Amino acid sequence: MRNYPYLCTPKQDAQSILYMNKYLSISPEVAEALSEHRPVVALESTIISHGMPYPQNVETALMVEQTIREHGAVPATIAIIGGKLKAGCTKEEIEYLGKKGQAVTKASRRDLSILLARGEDGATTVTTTMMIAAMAGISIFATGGIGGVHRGAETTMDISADLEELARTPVMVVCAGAKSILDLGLTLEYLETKGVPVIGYGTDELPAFYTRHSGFKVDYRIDTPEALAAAFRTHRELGLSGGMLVTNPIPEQYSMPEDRINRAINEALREAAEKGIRGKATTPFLLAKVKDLTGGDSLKSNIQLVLNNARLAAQVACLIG
Ligand code: PSU
Ligand code: MN
Repeated sequence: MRNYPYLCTPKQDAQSILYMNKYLSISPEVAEALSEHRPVVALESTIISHGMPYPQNVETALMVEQTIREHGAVPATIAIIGGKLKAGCTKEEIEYLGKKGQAVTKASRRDLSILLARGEDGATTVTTTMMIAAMAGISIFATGGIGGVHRGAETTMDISADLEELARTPVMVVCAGAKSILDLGLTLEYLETKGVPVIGYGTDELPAFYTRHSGFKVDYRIDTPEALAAAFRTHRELGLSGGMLVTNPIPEQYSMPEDRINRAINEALREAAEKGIRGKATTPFLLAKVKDLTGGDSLKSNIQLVLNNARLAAQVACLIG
């Protein structure tokens, strides 16, 4: 069992490993790959339960796993099931989370202890997927979009815990940028303050999930999986805390017209405000509304960008060593 050194002092190590055994359950396939130092890519489960409707959510999750295998790595879908932190879900577990949908607790850092103590289930966000990946010894994670600073955060203070986790936990996160349901400029400012490198893969601009452009510059442009792997290896060798954010633009042929998606986002934001949606419900509400308002076209784009990120993450995982 690997330990989780940056969460504990040396004295706590032995005890932490014990707790890890008690709460962390690594699937046999993932455990074997890790012990043989073969590449593993983590995947989140909130995208399954809260990010897409059934059955496309389950179909996508399985396709993403398949894509990672085809590119030479082992997928580890992460979730909380029956009070266990799972690194590597079975097909049945993915089906279970997908069918239960929004009835599964969306689990961020603050939810972990209580869900585990109660023996409950949870769908892991970017935050908790990073945490559990790090506990298991997995250093790269592919997803769709990350949480960030919401529009109007200067009064609501709605800032995703994902940004804090990126500042804390040394995992490379490959995403397609962030949706403009968020304030992308403030999200970048926050990441800069927290010392999180934001990399554009083949681009100087932060991609905005459904579209390749946002008008905001990223810190660095990197054009090859080899150079991404080299950057992350150095990050780890320096022992820096915190992750690295790779933003990979959606392939051109699947991107959406900017005005269409922005109209849907504005309408979704207006409805959320009118209905008084707050806290952890905000992001799932906005995601579902945008999907409804774009008649399912956005779902198609969403699926393709996740597959695109899974491919890149697997390529990098094979090179990290
Ligand atoms: N953005 C997306 N799709 C998603 C999410 C965000 O485009 O599925 C999910 C991720 O799991 C992310 C979480 O970590 O929402 C962020 O939620 P919040 O904004 O409540 O922190
Ligand atoms: Mn929030």
